[in-house]
Amino acid sequence: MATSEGRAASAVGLESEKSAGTVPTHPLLTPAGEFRDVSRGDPKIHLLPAEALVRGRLTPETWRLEITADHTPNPAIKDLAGISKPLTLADGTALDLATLMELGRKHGVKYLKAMQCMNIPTPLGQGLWEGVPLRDVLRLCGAMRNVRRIYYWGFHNNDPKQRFQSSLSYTQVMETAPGELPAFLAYRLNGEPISLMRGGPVRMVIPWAHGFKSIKWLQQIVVTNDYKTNDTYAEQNNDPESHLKTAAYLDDLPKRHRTGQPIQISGLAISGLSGLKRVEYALSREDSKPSAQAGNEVERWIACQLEEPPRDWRRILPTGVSAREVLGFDPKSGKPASWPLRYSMISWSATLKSLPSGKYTVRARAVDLNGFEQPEPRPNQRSGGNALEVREFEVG
Ligand SMILES: Nc1nc2c(c(=O)[nH]1)N[C@H]1C(S)=C(S)[C@@H](COP(=O)(O)O)O[C@H]1N2
Ligand SMILES: [Mo]
Repeated sequence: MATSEGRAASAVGLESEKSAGTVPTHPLLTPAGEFRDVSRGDPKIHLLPAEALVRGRLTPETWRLEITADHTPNPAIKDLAGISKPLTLADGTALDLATLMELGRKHGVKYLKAMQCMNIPTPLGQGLWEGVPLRDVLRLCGAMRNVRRIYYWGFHNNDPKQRFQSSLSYTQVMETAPGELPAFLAYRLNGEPISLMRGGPVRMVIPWAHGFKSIKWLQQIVVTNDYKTNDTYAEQNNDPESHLKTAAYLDDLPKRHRTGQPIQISGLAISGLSGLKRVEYALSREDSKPSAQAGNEVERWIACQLEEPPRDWRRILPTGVSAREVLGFDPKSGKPASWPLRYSMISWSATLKSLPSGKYTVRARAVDLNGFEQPEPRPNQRSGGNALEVREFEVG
């Protein structure tokens, strides 16, 4: 891996210096309780008393999902959407967890995905998610007419003002390129039922998107003729259709180091829509340039070491899950079809050696499979945060 990284680096005129870091620094699967939590709403759902959870249909036995057509008057709608078999609480047809999991026996899929918030510059965690593609759930509703978009939201403390909602186009839901990961209703994370904290019993997981499309405590799906997004995140100037970005993230670093001691830098890299070719770091010494020349300095980016695919996935995946049945892996060999797996994250690291005393800043960036360097091709952070991360430290 280090050798091919070196080759890739020299091919584009980079330093091909090998940095002997020790990867990985982060586990491939984040324990469910260690994800960073991003949940609006008050009081917090996981703190609700038991009877409120039952009333809110938030326990495995009481969970229900309604699927209906949107009949709200709206100038964007020419012809109302319709479904021949809506699933509703009123007539007792709303989907329950047992039926969803039964559907999973035939149509269930599993994949690894990194959860990343568009507004927080640290990945939240990565899980092996299991569930049923949304397209197979929609097929329970018989024929559909005039559907252009799928709206969905979850439990929000029975307060419409707290509702956190999202949407996908009908095409995004129904059509998946071969080998790509579908939008799905997840009911297991890392081999366990999804905890209330992580959005269980059932949450939406949208593999290609930032976290705001992966609605927790899912309870409502509304198919509509409206072609516009209804995403809560769109109200804060975010691009509601942004893909997960290829990006490198830097771990925190001790502020002081002794002269002569090697310094280990490390972090995570997410492989977004455009894939990941390599991660590089650049080091600059605060006092090394006369200020007149600052800005003319040619940056020297050095390739880091990337975590390699594990040899034995049985040690990574939950008991009883074979890599052959996980989307993104070759079903014959059980090896990842690409590395890193699309929309997953891996660790990277590098070792800085023989640094003279001084104050330093270190930055890291990802380069995607097109050769585009972070934060390109989308420098607008509101369409997918991937700003360059910086750490400062002192050697002395
Ligand atoms: N119902 C609901 N779903 C939600 C949210 C929320 O506040 N309410 N937050 C979203 C956002 S902005 C993110 S980044 C992810 C975070 O997922 P996590 O808390 O499991 O890490 O959940 C998403 N799903
Ligand atoms: Mo988020």
